[in-house]
Amino acid sequence: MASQLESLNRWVDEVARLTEPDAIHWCDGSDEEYRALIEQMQRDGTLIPLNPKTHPNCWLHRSHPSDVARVEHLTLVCTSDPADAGPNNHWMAPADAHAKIDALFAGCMKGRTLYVVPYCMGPIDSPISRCGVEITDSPYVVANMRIMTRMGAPALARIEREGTFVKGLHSIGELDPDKRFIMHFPEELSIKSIGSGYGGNALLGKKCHALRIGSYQARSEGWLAEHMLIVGIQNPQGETHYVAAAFPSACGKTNLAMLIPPEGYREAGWKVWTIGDDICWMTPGEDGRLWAINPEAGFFGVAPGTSASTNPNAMATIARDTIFTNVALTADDQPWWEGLPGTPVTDWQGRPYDPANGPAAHPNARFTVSARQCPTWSEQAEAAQGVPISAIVFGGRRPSLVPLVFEARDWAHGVLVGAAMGSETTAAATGAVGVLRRDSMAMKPFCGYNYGDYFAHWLSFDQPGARLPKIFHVNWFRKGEDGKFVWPGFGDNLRVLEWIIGRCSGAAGATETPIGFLPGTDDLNLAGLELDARALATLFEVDAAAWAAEVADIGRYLDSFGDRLPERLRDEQQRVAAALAQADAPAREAAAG
Ligand code: TSX
Ligand code: MN
Repeated sequence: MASQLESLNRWVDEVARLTEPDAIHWCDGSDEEYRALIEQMQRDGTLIPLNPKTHPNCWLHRSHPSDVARVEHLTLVCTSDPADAGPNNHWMAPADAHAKIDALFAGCMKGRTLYVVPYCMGPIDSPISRCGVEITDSPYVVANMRIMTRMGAPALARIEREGTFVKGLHSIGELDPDKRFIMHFPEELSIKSIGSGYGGNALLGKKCHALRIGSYQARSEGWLAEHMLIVGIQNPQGETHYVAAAFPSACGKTNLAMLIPPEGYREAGWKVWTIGDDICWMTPGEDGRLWAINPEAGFFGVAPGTSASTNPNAMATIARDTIFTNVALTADDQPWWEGLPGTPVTDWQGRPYDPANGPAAHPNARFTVSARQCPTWSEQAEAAQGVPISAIVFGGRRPSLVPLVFEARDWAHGVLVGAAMGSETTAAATGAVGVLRRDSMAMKPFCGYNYGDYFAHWLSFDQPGARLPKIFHVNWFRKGEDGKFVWPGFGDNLRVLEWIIGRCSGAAGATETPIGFLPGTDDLNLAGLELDARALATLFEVDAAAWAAEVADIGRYLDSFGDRLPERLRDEQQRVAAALAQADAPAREAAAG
């Protein structure tokens, strides 16, 4: 049952000769195929059925305990010239990388089935979409790819028509961390991954294709492959503005993508629509605007912290037809994780729950679910032309210094704001707490080429005739002197989004500061919130002296990209530094008496 595309058949033959599977299965993406895969995995223990009354058609998968997350030190970008991978990537010469990983692939599928998984990233009829084929020996990966991408016959038909596709080869191998690699060959549009069954390492359409290979392709083809959610904000007049937003991990991207408006906003007729929660492909349209698609078809979300109070839409989405990975179980086989009511009896490794062993669910436990089940899923998420982006939002966890929201003065300033973004660390497990880690555009682990070249690519969109989105920075995590969060966050973030789209349409006012435009006291709707004067001062202050130190630190960060850093970005950093020095001068003169 091979394909009509010779180059695809040849590659599958080649891989089969190397990996020696017992059988080859070409996936058609049908419901019957999915059901058969699930049944087979239930029989062999890969999937455990969950309570069919509370969670119909839901399954638990327990990964190998040493295979629970992406592994950055084993994730390589293999370009001919190491400088093209850049200081933001681990590099290996392509020939060495192929030799090393092919030795691990030799005979690795003996006794197993090789699945050929054709998939399309994005709506099947969209010119912005791109296709790939993943070969894998993991039925768990096939089932997840069925949920996360447009997988099967329609994708194969498009691949046969276009003749080009990203080649992804995956095997769980021995699940040995010492024999684990995730290798990218952007010059060959190919990916090879072995030794892990975990999402980001094994579902090759997501981080490997849609971000690492995608960003490399996007640069040569003039578009952007970004680590961003896409959300539609519908106002009471019925107009919808689309916002793309990038945050480092643990900032609540999925929660923002599924936001529920505060009561007053709901009553007034505001609605929030979900287009995507993780990845955004943007391309300039004939009208000069950036048009975006979500290349994914599902959510691969972090379970812990997801609850009826933080994200009711996600809870509704995962009530049926969901694969849970590394969650805990209640006495009646419901999935459980930290943040939910109820009591865990079995932990993520299948042991009787004992707090001495750590959390019941793994902190990186996941749900895989079709996006169509989300109550706020937008029909525009299936639109071939994508949605026009009005605003790009960057953010991070910044307990001090950074105000609730500010607007970049122009595109180049916005690119600097994105390059400088980052979060202060929270989890003690990752080392020092309260250290600022910069993560430009939230792409540090996902940009498939040199960050210096990536900043230059971003800057290149500023051309005559372009009608680019305005760029903003938000911080939901500012703390007061008492150490408590000042901003209520969650649904109330819509107040900030209203100002943002008001700035885009010209309706909202602002005050200019050295770091950009901030809302004045009357520009943001804070009705119904109990924020005292101290809280407001904290949320909207711009401390010029402290910001001067921050911008100097941004300068040192930019230095780390050496001669690949575009001069325009350095100029922009110097411009902001000068504006801050000028703003701070009167203060210093006054202090000097
Ligand atoms: O997701 C979050 N968002 C975005 C929501 C649309 N979280 C959770 C982050 C962990 C993934 C937030 N946490 C947000 C937020 O806006 N803000 C905060 C900080 C915060 C936490 C708890 C409260 C308030 C702020 N609770 C009370 O005020 C009662
Ligand atoms: Mn992500």
